[in-house]
Amino acid sequence: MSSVPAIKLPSIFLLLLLLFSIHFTSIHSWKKEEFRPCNEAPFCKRTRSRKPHTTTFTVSNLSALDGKLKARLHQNSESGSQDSVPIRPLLLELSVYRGGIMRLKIDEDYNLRPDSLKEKTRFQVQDVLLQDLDDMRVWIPKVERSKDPSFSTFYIKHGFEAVVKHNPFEIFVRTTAGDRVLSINSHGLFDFEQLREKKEEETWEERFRSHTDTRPNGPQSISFDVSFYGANFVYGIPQHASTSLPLQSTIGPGVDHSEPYRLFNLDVFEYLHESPFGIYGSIPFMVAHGRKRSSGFFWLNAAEMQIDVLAEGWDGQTHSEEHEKRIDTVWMSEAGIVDAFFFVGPEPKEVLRQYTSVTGTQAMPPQFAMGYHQCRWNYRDEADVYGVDAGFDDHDIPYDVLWLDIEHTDGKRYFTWDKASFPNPVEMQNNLTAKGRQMVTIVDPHIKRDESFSLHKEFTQKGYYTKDASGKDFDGWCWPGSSSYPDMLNPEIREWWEDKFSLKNYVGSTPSLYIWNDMNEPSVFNGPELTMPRDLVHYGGVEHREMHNLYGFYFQMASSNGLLKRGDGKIRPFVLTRAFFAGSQRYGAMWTGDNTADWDHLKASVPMVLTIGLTGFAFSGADIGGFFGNPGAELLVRWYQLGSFYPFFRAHAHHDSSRREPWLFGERNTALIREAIHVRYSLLPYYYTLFREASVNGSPVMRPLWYEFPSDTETFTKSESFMIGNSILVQGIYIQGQKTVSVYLPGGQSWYDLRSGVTFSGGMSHDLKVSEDNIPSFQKAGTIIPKKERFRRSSTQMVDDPYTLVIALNDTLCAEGEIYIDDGKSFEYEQGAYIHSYFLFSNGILSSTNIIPTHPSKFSFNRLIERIVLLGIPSESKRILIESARHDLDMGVGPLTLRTGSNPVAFVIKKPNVSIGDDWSLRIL
Ligand code: NBV
Repeated sequence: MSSVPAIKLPSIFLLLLLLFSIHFTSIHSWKKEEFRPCNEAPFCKRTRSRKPHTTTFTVSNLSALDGKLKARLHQNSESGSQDSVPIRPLLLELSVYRGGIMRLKIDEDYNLRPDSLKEKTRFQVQDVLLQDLDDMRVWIPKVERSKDPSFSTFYIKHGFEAVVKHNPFEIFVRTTAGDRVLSINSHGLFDFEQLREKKEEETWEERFRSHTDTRPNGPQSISFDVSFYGANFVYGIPQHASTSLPLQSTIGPGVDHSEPYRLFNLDVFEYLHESPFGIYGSIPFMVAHGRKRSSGFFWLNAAEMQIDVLAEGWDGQTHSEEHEKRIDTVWMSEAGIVDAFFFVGPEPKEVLRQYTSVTGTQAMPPQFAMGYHQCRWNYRDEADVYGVDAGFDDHDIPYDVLWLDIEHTDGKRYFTWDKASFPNPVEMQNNLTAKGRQMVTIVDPHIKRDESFSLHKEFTQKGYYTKDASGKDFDGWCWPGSSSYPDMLNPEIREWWEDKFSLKNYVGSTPSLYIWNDMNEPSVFNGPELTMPRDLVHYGGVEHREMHNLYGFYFQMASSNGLLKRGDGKIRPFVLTRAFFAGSQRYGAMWTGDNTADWDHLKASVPMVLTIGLTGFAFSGADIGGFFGNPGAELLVRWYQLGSFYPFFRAHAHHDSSRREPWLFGERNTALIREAIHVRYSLLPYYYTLFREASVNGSPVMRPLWYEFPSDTETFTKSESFMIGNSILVQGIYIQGQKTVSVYLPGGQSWYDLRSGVTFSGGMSHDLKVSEDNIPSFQKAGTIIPKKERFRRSSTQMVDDPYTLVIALNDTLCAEGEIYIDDGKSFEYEQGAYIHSYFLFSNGILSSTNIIPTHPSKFSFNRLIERIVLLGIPSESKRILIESARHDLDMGVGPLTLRTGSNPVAFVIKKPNVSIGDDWSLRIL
């Protein structure tokens, strides 16, 4: 008997523990029921249940007008399901842009609408496409009719053909050799709900949980199928959390109950690391890739979108042969119009160039923003700020930016300071600036409804808030309590908001203060799915449902333009955003929001950042360490080792988590974190060059392997390793205590370990021992990487430091690389004030040539190269000669170089006495 309590006690304890953990997870984990799944969204449910070719259309009145192809789209009278409302003829417009781009627009013909409906136009996204896009348009003089009467073909000189099939309506793009690339409506799933009068017995209201959407304009959804030919996989359409880079099939044979990929900007508390539900941002752009080609499809539409990837065999066909490879997708949106772009590739780089020539490229960030950022919710007060800042110096760790979260404000009134904690903000910022460092403060879109808050008073008086369905200022719940939200769709309001960032208006700010936009989905704690009700009304009578995914885009745009104005248009802004849309890349950086301090989130961060990069947004990263929870030291170190390669490199933490500045985990871990941060700082010249590339042609900084090795099928599914530019491959470590890792090194050339210089063959996997010191990373043979190897307090203090060139020779003892340098802060580079040099090592000669001749008057920059590291010199090379082609250099001739003792595979040439930015050549071998 006496043993009973002894047995019972631990089991009660276990039970309590279990109850506690259930309670804990139910409070703190993702709440599925808060978000509307497809089968509760009538437009999505309806589209998913439609059979192909139920409603068919015929194209008529096709002609070339204003250099575009215009036509009408008629629903075939015998088609359509019993309950569907017949569709009035639609207007179709096809245009072509230089460099492999086709655009298709389909909208209602407003002349055919009943008078009662003439006023409400469907929302057409503005401000996302580049303003001068029309300059790229190719004039279509006439429509060429094919012999087949059901086809109208027009031929474009720019490398592809667009074919419009009359009946049933289908459009495809093919190569001039006749291979299909992309098509729309090949499976007859096109549907277009037009605005119509409400029938008496009808109710248009929709309910979700306790919320009612009045839907005053009724159903207005659009859907269609898009096929990608020659594609093994599709990628893109962020933002979703996943550990897989390729998108997964969401419906069809073998798929068990999956949601479509949802694009709907939401503040999702504790998002899962694996889910097709939409999170903070949306980019409706998909990239397809196969061995022979890449292509892309972009639907410019800002309403809720759902996208199905159909599993092979969904239509009873299999595509086993390489040439038959095809991926079918279905796109559905709750509102808007069809304004879609087809990008014909064929190289991945071409697809990105095409997409970013339409939506813009990554804004060139200021140099400091590529350094390391230290953030926490919250650094409590000035003493805390000074303490953290000094901690970096005490531990010899460079960093560039210190961040202040919402608690720095006076009661969550943005643009203000909590006077007790931050009495001297200007002095505080100036003290950071003295060490070459900057500060970022948070500005969210919810405005505290407080009569004594001047910003709220102004908003109210001017009528600048978003309105509810009854025309009153919408009143929602967010951090400050009762809040209202600026109507960011209105250009006048944006302009007015921009002025709030001036040094005069933002009291306590200095020119070294930059901005963080959070909660701009927008997040509304008491709104449906934690966001704005869809029936709110914006500028021009636009319903919130029509523009929802654009709200964050406009908010960041206004902040970025505000900083631009503050610096008289001369200083590059830096604004980090959580919500985003296509085109947001023009306004700053993004991060992947509130991740969790666990290994799965570390792993998911790679495909998430890669996906964002593939959709034009090169400047992105995930919170290092994980926002929620407490990472153990090993996870934190691994996260720094991986995160130091993210384009945006910031550590951040929730206020409930323990402090985790880099020096709080013991000496050994501090050293490892320092080393990871040093890796990033040493590579800053390379990163800067890559950001320049992104800002010119849209290539991401962090790239999938297949982006660099498009015909290597092995790379297509790699989600755990990635390339930085074309030269560095990185493999993350995502398992605690991992001892070995298999790393696939693509291509026909070899790779050099980034630290030891040891060579590995390409085109195969290697089983490598995992070290705690670093994660596997390699330089591709045939490349030259510019670096800086002296560590300072911040990147701005490294400007005058000399450079190192690391030359990784290939089998033919050749290598090439580039460096781009400008002043790191202004727009003078647009006037030619920069250096862009090309390095070539060939036939034993290393040369540096300016790609575009420099303008010494515009940008004079002369910094020495202090070291040249040569990897892959054949061991029989006994002598290394160095001769300079520059007469003014007295290099002498002779064996100036020694093998370095510590690294038997690298030759180091010290003080070669040549400068970055000059044209020179050195005979080395
Ligand atoms: O402003 C507080 C946090 C911020 O630290 C985080 O980075 C954002 O993603 N913010 C979300 C609101 C609270 C989240 C629980």
